[in-house]
Amino acid sequence: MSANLDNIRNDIDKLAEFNATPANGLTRFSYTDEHQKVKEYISQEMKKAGLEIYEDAVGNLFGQRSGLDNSLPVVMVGSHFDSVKNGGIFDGTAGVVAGLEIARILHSKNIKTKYPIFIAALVEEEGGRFGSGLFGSRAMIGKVAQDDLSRYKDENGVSIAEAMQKFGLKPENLEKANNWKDKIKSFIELHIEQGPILENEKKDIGIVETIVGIAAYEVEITGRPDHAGTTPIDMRANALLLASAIVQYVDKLAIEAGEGTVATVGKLEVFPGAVNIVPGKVYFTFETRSRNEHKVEHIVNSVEGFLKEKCKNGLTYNIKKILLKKPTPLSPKIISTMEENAKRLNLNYKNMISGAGHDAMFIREIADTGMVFVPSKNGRSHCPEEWTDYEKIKIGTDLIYQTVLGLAEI
Ligand code: HGY
Ligand code: MN
Ligand code: MN
Repeated sequence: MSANLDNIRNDIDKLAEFNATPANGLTRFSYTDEHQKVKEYISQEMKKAGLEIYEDAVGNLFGQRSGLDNSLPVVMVGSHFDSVKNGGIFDGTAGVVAGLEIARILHSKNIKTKYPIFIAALVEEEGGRFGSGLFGSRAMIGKVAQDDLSRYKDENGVSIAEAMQKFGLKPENLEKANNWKDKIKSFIELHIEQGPILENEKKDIGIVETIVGIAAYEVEITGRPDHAGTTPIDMRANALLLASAIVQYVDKLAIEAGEGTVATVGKLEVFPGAVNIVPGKVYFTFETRSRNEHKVEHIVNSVEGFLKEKCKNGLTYNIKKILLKKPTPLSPKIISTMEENAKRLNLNYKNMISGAGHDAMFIREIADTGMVFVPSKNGRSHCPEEWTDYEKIKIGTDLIYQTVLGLAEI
């Protein structure tokens, strides 16, 4: 029995409707109307697939298929349902849909497994709304601080806590989400590759060995707002001048680091932000990623050293960590099981590294974890052009289905 292509297409196309920016890619942020519609659709499909549903304290949605012994740790399949701003319809969604389809197959064949099987649809992986990514999976393992819920705000100044409350969740219950230690036997995530390797090498499947290390920081440089006409050019404390030097500097550091290291200033806001005012303050984020944790460390230290050295004559800075995660090797046992199943299914696969972060990197801290990639057209993602053939998602789902049967012990 294999995944049903029409089901996969219908799920993805239906979920794509829950979108705040239909004229420009997909924007589906957490604790919004779009989130509510996703929750209703996924709950409906989980129920039809015979799953018992529950939402945890931060809005992660789980569907449980009982095993012969429900006291055993679970085999979990899932990914995130939120998106970046103006992103694509497959990032995260493909992994949730793969889980839904696996639940449907198990239900239709009334398959009994020894271990319970959970399907997971996780919240706020992208950090698109609040800037604090991998939130749902970090909450599951107790790696979200209570004051993060008031620290991180959206572009309208609404904090995570206020948005959760409005959505019907109790921020004070955050800690209740952290209840998965020793309760997950295996976690499997299907995800689009978001890069060009599988397509270029004409492979259908990527079996992920390691997820790169990631460091992300937010920085505020404070100078002095002044009249752009009357303030002599050598008497300014221009915050944007230093910030723009850092935009160039991180790029140079990543090129020098090699080994596929990347660094990005993705968000930059200038205050007061007027034609005729010298920028008095700049807020920006930078992140760097590498398979080699020392490269990440070096780039973070170099940026901090640069800020220290250049912040004088009225310029000061403040830097705050958003995320710091060493490279995450995934589970060798699951990798070899996936390789055996891929061979048995005659799939042309490639072992690879993930340059993107995923919920799997935090669940890995408490459970054996594996990831399957499916090809991205032209390697594009986090943009409206993001595309993966439904057929490829079906192939990836079939591989995960076989892997889950083994892990849950049919
Ligand atoms: O940023 C990432 O790597 C992921 O898409 N959240
Ligand atoms: Mn993403
Ligand atoms: Mn993703």
